[in-house]
Amino acid sequence: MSRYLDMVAEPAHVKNLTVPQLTQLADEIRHELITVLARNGGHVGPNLGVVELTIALHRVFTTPRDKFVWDVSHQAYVHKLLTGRKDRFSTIRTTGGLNGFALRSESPHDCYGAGHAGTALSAALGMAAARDKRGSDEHIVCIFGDAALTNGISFEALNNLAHTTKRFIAILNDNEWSIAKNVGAVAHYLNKLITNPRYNKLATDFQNFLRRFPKGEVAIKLARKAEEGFKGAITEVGLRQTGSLVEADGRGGYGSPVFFEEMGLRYLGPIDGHDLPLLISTLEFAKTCSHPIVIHVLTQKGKGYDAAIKSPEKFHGVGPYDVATGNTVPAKPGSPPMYQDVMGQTLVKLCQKDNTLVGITAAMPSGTGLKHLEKAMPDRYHDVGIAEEHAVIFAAGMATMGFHPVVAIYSTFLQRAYDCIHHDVCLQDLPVIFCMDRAGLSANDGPTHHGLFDIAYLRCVPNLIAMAPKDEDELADMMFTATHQRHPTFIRYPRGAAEGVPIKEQPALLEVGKAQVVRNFSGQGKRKVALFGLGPMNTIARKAADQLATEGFDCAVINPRFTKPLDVGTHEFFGKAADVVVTLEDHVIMGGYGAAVLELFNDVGVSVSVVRIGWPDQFIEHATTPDELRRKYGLTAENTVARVKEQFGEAAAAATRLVEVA
Ligand SMILES: Cc1ncc(C[n+]2csc(CCOP(=O)(O)OP(=O)(O)O)c2C)c(N)n1
Repeated sequence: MSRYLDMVAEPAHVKNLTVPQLTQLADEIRHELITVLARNGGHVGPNLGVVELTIALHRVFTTPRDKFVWDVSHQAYVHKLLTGRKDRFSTIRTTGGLNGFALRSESPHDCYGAGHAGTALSAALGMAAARDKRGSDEHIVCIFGDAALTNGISFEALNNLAHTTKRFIAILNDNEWSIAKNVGAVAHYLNKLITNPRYNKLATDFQNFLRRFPKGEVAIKLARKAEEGFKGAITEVGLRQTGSLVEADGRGGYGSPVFFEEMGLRYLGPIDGHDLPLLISTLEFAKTCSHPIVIHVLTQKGKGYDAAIKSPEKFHGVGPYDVATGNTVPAKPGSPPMYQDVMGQTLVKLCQKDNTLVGITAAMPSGTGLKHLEKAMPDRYHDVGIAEEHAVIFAAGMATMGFHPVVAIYSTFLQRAYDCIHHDVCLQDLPVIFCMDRAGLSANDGPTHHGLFDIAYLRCVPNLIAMAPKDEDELADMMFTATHQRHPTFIRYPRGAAEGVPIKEQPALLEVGKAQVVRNFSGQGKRKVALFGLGPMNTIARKAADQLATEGFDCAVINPRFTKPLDVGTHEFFGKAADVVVTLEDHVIMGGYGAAVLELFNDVGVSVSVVRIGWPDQFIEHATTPDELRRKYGLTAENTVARVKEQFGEAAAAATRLVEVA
């Protein structure tokens, strides 16, 4: 039987379907999501939760004229399926395929790209202001999650909203989950709001009212009746309040939408985000409003797939899985641990011996490995919500009181807290430890998630110490070393599996600013090459050295360990001794470690040829695996060998010269 999904070649086709047909379409979309993502991995839970909402949006509004701005945009897969991309949907998150986030270059229906949380309200408000200025009348619809509402930027936008525009549709997609369970006062407030029994009663009345009208007339009647009838239209998503309403800290009782109303937004809801007719009617009404409104929509993360409902955190973003069981492919026995787990477990050990240490995450307990600390020592663990700036300044505050906070944030998300690193931590020279996970590629997520800029953005800030371990044992050493510093320290390490080396029972205290000579010159052979492989690139440096050695080169391999302060003596020594120096980093070349080495050589008067291997000065696309991107951009042992031979005037493989390195 042919599917409605196959008939929807563009969003206009959604408008021709009846509600029963749209309901069937929703089932087909869920099936498509569950089966494709079982192969490709991706944001299963968030997308299953917004199927009806997205269908209703396309039924009522007309993109690309009207604008949908998705917060994070990890939940935009359904939107992709309905906007002419279903034939390519099976390629999502793979090399050359659809991106896993909204992307302006991918479709005119993606009016705003994202990958980081909290940007949608500001971006949508900017669009509304632009629309009002130019006098056009398209609708701007912003869809943001309950956890995105914990982000500071969201509040900055709300503060600015009512006096900027009169026409703005905000949809609060409330599923009570961030990646983990949403935490903090906002989550608490929303919970109180959706469990107010007064609203539940109004909902029943309101639905009865809606059912009285034939289709098509609903929107007009709604426009008149909405003022009284809409508030609190709640359906079977239901009352979810658990436990006592009055909390130990004295807060409690039922919530009211006063917060949104005081911000100048008309509040509608909460409504069942899986009730298509209700969603359509509500959005039809929203279209007629001449004041900003927020529609509070209750959805279930993972709706329609038991495995995802049972494990919302795992299925927020998941690798390939078995559809029948929901099981992901287990790691082979004996495979190396994940860097994030090494970090989490090491922190627990360190915390057990040092009472001043605490762990801080910005809504990423699993991704950063801090869940180990949460479990082992909950009183030493803080989840501050999706609030990187707050996390860093909060850590700075604790540091002024004698604590030694460990802030675990992905390299890419830490970009948001740059001023806080600069102004609050480094300027005051506070001993905050930063563990930067995903420093390097996040291949299937792509440019919003690659952590390729942190060396450059940190290297210019005074007072800080920055390190990159070559393996998991050295990560533990670096964390231990960081706990002995009275300055800000930063440790960058990559996503995924570590190297598989044994981790010492007692980590070592490293000398700050001292590199490690992994392999010295042998004294055999005339062509001397010094390879400085930073972090995980040390493995590539060693492979390249092995290959070069078979061809008669005399190679030294150095593990720089520190990008700030650089080990002047070791760099100078090998810079003078070698005919060619190679720097290798999993970071952009512009302003990175290799650039720092060039500056150092200039300052100490070393004039050796330097080959810099790293990422070029462009945003790197997504791909199925990191290796594909490394091959394409030349971050491989083969390319390193070719580049070295080129320096000696020997034939280089032309194909590997694709990438411009200094
Ligand atoms: C600045 C930033 N920090 C952290 C993340 C990681 N992250 C991606 S989605 C997400 C949770 C979003 O929750 P919510 O907004 O409620 O949407 P839902 O997934 O529940 O639909 C987080 C923390 C991010 N994308 N951006």
